[in-house]
Amino acid sequence: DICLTEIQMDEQKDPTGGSMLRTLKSRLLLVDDDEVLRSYLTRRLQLDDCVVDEAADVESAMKLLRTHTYDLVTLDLMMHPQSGYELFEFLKEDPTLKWLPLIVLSGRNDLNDKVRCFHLGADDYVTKPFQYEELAARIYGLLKRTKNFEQLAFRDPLTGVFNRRYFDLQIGMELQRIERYPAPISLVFIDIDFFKRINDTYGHHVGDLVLQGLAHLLQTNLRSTDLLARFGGEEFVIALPNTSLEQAFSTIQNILHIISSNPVAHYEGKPFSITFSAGVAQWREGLSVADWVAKADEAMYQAKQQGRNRVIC
Ligand code: GH3
Ligand code: MG
Ligand code: MG
Ligand code: MG
Repeated sequence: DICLTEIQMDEQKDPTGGSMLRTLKSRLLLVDDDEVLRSYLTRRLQLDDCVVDEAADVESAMKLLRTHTYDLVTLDLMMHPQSGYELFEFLKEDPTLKWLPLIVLSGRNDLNDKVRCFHLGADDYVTKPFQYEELAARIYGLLKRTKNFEQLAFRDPLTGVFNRRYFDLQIGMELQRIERYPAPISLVFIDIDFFKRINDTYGHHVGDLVLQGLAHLLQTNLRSTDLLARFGGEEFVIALPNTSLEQAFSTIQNILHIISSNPVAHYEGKPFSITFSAGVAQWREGLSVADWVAKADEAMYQAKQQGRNRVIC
């Protein structure tokens, strides 16, 4: 009862912009030529659990945007040698940056500037001087909407992992990055063995639980930089950046060992486990995403042919 009272009292505390922002753990890029403002904002945002990068001009902002992923950008207008307006053009031309949430943070309190910025794609416009808590609340509001939208568009509702649409989008970006900064990257194609039999024997609902269990196991045994997606019914794909064919092979081999030796779900109180077949393919220059996926899929098919419950390169 004491606990309950404390929780209720906690909830009655007035929320601040910063405390709301803290729940999102966002990555932000601040573009502003005012060093004092940048370091003040960075310090406040970091206290609210944000990861913050700073750019003092448009060119360094472009460099960071090409190589890093951000949840939101704040943009100053009056900067040298290029004004903030020049960054809008850059963002608009890149399909992966086109929809990046952007808040203009400007000393110009001018109607024309405000309207022009929204026209060019800004999501919000805050004039200097501003209060940190208000900016934090605005960032929170914008990110919350974006995240909800992404959740609906890019997640598989059954398992919670990314869907194929997101995978296609993200893998294209990843390969663009690798063309600039070469590194190995491998792809795994996973298909559950005899999944139809699981549905037929235990029912579709248990089949769903198996899919959720496998997705969870995969997610918890992968690195945060690995990209896991549900590709189709009982098929998953994983892109492993900075990972050679051999490393990817042993990672998936290890996961197969875990899934096959632990219960994934229960039927009438009795636990059971599953196996999968997997194919691995490393990307090489000139290989399209479709051909790369096909290569991993073919290796997976070999694994089925050779008796299932195995990983093939
Ligand atoms: P193999 O070892 O050759 O892969 O055999 P399989 O039975 O796994 O392959 P098959 O492609 O014949 O069967 C896939 C099954 O997956 C058929 C389909 O009903 C089932 N399935 C696809 N999506 C879902 C889902 O969302 N939930 C459930 N429960 N079953 C699904
Ligand atoms: Mg300025
Ligand atoms: Mg299949
Ligand atoms: Mg199957």
